Amino acid sequence: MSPIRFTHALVRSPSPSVVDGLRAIDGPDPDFDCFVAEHGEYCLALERAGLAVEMMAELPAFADAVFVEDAALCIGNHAVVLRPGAPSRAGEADAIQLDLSSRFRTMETVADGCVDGGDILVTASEIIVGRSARTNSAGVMALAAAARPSGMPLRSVDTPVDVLHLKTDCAIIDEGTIFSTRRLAASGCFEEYNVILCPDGEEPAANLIRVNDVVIMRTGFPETTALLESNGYQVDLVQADEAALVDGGLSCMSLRCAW
Ligand code: CIR
Repeated sequence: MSPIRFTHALVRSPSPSVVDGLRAIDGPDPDFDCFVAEHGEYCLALERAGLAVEMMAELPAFADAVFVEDAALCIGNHAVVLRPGAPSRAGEADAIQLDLSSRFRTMETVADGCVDGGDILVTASEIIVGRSARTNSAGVMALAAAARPSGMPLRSVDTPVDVLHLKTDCAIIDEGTIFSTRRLAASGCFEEYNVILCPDGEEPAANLIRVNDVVIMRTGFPETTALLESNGYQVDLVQADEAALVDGGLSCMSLRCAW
């Protein structure tokens, strides 16, 4: 199964409650209209990369529901409903189950602990799960069981302390290459892969997504853009400053699927 080739993306419209989204450090609220505009640009970038974008209904009761990646994992025709680790996000799992059940051939549910999709990196050969403040050992074990129909082995690592999710700091950018911050790669968790290090000082750029022939990354990180282009990657830039105000990045606003 290729970790970079997709046909569809599932996204969720932001609802006005997104201005109350969780954030690790107190800061300004996002502007709702700007958030909607940036989300629209993000969807267009996914379409430019060749995906059919399917919009799931907004969930006004859940401020962070636009970050759909944290509630589910999709591998080919198998979906896993996760157990988001933030108490205010737990109910997103039931909601997304309805969206997924009609779209995937098989579906399992993580039955114990907690695990956020932001802590799950799927490569060509394995599922790497980062234990974090949102993903615990019980969740990792339950995920291993729920992901078994995908046929992919699962390995757990540690998300760096004070980093929200594993994929806050890394992304798969081709079949055997991971783009990673220095602090995460230093743990040795990517020894089996080629690693391209994110330029120091541009760590927020590490949460990028490879979608078919394109790397989609945030505007505002020129060294990262130049580095990727010099390595032969085609880069598409998207502004995601409003999502960043509530600790969101590019990976978390869609579920990329290959059907
Ligand atoms: C949260 O703290 O849960 C949201 N405000 C941001 C979630 C971002 N998710 C992700 O990077 N996978």
